[in-house]
Amino acid sequence: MTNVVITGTGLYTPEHAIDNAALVSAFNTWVDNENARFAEEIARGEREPLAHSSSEFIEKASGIKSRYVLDAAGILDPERMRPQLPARQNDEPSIQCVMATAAARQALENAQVAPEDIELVIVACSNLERAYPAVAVEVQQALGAGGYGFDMNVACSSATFALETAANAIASGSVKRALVVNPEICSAHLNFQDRDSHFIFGDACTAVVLENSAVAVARERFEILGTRLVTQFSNAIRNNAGFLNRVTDSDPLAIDKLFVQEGRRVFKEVCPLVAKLISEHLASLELSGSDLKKMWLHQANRHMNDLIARKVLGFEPSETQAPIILDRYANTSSAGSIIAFHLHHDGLEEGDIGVICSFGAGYSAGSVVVRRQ
Ligand code: CO8
Repeated sequence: MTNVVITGTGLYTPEHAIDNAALVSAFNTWVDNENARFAEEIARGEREPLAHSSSEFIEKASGIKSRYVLDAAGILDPERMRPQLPARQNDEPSIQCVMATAAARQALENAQVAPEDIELVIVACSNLERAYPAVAVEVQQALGAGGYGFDMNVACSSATFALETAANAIASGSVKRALVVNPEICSAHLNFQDRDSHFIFGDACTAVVLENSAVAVARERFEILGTRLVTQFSNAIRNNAGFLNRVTDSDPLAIDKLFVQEGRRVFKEVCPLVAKLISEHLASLELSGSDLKKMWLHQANRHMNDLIARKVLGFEPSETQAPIILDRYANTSSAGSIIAFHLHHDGLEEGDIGVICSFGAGYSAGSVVVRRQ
């Protein structure tokens, strides 16, 4: 029987941070400018004035205090309200490749694995910079990895779905070592003019090295006891950007070509789905919530995580049991649960069990149960 182990993780954090106060100030200036521009229509009752955002609301509703982004200046410019990133020529590394290689090198170093010993590279994230060639193949070349690579997208659950895919490739004997990277540039598909969602996302990239335990040398390793995935179609989180926009003559800059959600509905529908997934997954492994030392959950909303952890554990989780990183990073889509794992896996003893769990658009949710070796 092939045991699959996680032997290294890595994290790339962009240099720019925007706290709630700065984000709200730029948003409110934009609102004031828009309301002044349409003052006559508003006075005639033909148009509703836009409302201000507030830092207090953001922190109370979500737990988010700040976020990292690739470009703060463009987002904070009330005349622009979106990041400004340099266009890359075909002979330059793509932006996601740069993020991915930074996180991957750290993960490889932690795993004590040489890049050329990687036989599978999966780039898994919510949005890909281009249609083809696959970013994963570019990352494979940039690192000097062997084997093959491919991209996959399951929105927020991209990382856990990729961990299962990589673990299966190792368990079946196709490869001995795999690298999963999650370069999330959420700021590029967030509508910074939408009061309901302008605060939700941040940018980051995570990387995970998985190995057949027979070839692993890292002292600290986490055996994958099992993975379980679930999807259930929903339009409550949607983004209509796609390659058909050009030929269906729809406006490529329309707001439905960005992230749109019904936040309250998502909250209500996703929490029970995730708690059930984790509980049933644990039961299938003859485990229960009381066996879990850690829950590294998707990082979208603090209250969602508290609720899910409470349902699975049967009691209020402590900060160490269900670590929160969304206060600093906001929602980094698929990278979130892996950032939580990367920053908060120290202190576990041999035999301790934890779960990495993602959830989001699709709906999709993934559970990866691991044991410290
Ligand atoms: N400032 C002040 N007031 C506000 C603001 C604001 N910024 N925004 C809304 N309000 C007001 C509303 O207008 C409303 O007022 P009223 O009661 O008068 O109508 C009131 O505040 C309450 O609004 P909500 O009901 O919307 O507030 P909630 O308590 O539901 O909180 C949240 C909103 C925080 C969005 C919450 O619903 C939530 O977090 N839901 C779950 C979200 C979630 O998990 N989504 C999954 C995200 S998908 C994903 O993670 C990956 C997708 C793919 C990546 C995409 C990358 C871009």
